[in-house]
Amino acid sequence: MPARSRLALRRPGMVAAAALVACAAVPAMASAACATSTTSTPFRAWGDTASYTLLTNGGFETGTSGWTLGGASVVSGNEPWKVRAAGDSRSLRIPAGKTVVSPALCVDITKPTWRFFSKRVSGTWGGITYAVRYRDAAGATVQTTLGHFEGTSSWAPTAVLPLSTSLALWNSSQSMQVQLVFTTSAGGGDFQIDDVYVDPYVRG
Ligand SMILES: [Ca+2]
Repeated sequence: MPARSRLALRRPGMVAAAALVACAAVPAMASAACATSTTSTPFRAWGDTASYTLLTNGGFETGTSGWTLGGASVVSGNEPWKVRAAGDSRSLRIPAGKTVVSPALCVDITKPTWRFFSKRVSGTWGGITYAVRYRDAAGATVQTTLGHFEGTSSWAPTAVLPLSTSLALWNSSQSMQVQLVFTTSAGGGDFQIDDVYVDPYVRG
């Protein structure tokens, strides 16, 4: 069932309201809702049965096109559960105090959350501050910090992280192009990250 159909079934009131708003006015930053994309359930083993879409090159297996690496590099060693594919063997190593920016992705209210895997690979402390970057209605680049977590020295999935709930999106006809920003603690350890997934479905 397409994502739009699910949304209509789960939020009939919201869709009706959205249709009215779409006829009246749409903010300059918004455009049509995002296209549907291939999904899987990579976090099922952790009790999260939501469907997710892999970010472009989010497994770091076939290059990093679209990513701004800022000193990071692809290294051997995958997250151990290999949720994307059994043959995966690479991840992205981010030195301490560096910032990595993802390719742009389309976000609408059906993409409320995201998750990825991380591991601290040096030092004794440090975390990842995660943010979202986009252009506002005036064309200025805006970056909003969404949160921070302290890493561990073994691979682990992140918590379910907010995404569209942090943006000015309130009806199903709106979408934005955003980039995810990862910054490691200055003076802390280096990190590896892998398998960056976005959840394209609204959950009730
Ligand atoms: Ca990988």
